[in-house]
Amino acid sequence: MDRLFQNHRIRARESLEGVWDFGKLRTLSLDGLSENIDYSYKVAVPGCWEMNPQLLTYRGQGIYRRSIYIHHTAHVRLLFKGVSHTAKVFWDGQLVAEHYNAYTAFNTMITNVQQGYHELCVEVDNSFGQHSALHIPNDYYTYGGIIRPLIMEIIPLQSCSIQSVQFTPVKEDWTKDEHGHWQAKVRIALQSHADHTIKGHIKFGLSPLQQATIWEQELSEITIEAGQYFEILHTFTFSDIQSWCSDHPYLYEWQTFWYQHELSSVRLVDDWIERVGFRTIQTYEEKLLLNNQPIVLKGFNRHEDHPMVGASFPIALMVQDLDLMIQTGANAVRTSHYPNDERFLDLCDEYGILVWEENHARGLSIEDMRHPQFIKQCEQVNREMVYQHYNHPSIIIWAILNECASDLEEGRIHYQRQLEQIRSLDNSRPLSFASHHRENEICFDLADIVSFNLYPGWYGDEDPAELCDLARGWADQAGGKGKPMIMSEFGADGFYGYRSSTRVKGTEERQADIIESNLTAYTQREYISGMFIWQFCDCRVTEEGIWPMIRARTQNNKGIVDAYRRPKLAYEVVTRYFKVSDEALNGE
Ligand code: ADA
Repeated sequence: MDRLFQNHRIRARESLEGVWDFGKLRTLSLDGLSENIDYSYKVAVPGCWEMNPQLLTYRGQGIYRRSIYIHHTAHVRLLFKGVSHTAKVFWDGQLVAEHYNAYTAFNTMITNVQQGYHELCVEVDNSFGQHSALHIPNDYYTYGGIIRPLIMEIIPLQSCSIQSVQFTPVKEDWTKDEHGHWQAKVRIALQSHADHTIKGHIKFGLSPLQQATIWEQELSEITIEAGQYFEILHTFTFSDIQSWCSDHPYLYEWQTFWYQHELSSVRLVDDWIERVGFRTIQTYEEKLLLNNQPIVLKGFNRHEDHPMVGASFPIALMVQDLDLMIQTGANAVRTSHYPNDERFLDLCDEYGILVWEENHARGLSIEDMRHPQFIKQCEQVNREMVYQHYNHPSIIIWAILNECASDLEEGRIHYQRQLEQIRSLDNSRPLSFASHHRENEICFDLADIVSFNLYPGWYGDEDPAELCDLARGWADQAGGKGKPMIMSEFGADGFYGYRSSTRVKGTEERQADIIESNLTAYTQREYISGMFIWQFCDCRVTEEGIWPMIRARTQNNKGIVDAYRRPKLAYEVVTRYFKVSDEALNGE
């Protein structure tokens, strides 16, 4: 399934996972579904087609096909959690949805589907070119396929369904934390699928996980016109709430039920369950405050990539990654450089791992940012990321445009526009972006947190402590004064198994030395609110572009574990720093 808990108990849902027919497409279809496709492959859904031995490096278009039986006439909603990178969805040969970007979800509703067999085809494209501003040849791999779960929901005819639930925990005054007093602002969206007016009411419930409901409330009757989209905004107050934090990631279920009023009865028609946490996240005088207490983020940049599964992670491998990270003493992860699979975020909520989630963009030059699709595709991924992942308490920072042209006035326009867009969608979290422009950076005034990607010891010979102090100065000069500072990337290549007492660049020893000198500097600096090692695991890079020439084995080799998660020497060093600084803090 698509989540790690039952986020619907009433709504009928089914996973469409399995083995589907697949055919390569030689020419792209324009409007309709291409004909005469040779479905000569079988591939897994969810999955990357690169996992098929005949498609290991296939870049292009392909069509997935399967048939689906619908038991009774109903509306059918298809929820795709991620198709890499462009999808066209055909139901019985008719185009019903199109979507760009591998890393955000989309859905489509097919109305009045009759009982019987139906054909679902998904045309998928992972090619680079004029249609794609964000998926380009890069220092990570753009896989092909239906890479994240695909869910089918059956929506009854003449009903109304819950479209979204947005839950914002609010604590007005931390000095008066009596009796676990909290508020929440809740926004609910309803959509009518009926051809006549519907009456009904909403009921909310709050319960600690796997426990009885501790609070519930019913709203008065509402009337929704045929086909109408309807939003409700409410603020609720609770007492005896346990707050969510890293050491104590206390989660609640926030339940929303839709009851429809019929002639002589009231019928429970739809539900939406979210897992929520009560916490606040703010910046104050160079500090990042979680529940009003300063925190220091210690963690990793992580690509969703594994040689066995590409970008299509089963839960077991997500858990393994998190266990390996937690074992070092890490408390944070940066989803470099795109929104992650929601099940990974569910795990972070559960484990108390703090998440910097960022939109999809890496290393775009100003020429790349002039791509005709850039503005539109960025706005879309920002909107979908915030809208879809809004309720995760683990997400404490939204970020944009890693290492793009934030040193130029023309680039600044994009940073400003995108940060404003995200603020308008969510003003409860601080915003940042990772910059490598050093003293030439000109956008720090626009963000809440200043973040640097610097590689002392690897790309240059600078001393990490001196460079870090210089960076604080650059930030202060460039509009970042008084803002928390994060070292969002630092690290070095280390080829797994390459050990040598020469400690030359590329050895595991040298990687460990470089990471150690960086961590010594950052853990000693009061003004540092976070450090993210580049990177958690080695990852595949594209064969297109410059990457194979500058990345041995067509991999970014800076992981502290290799692609198969085997720890390198650096793993122990990191553990010493992350665990020790934790123990020192806790007075152990
Ligand atoms: C950059 C970039 C990463 C990666 C890294 C490296 O800082 O943000 O995606 O490419 O450099 O390995 O050089």
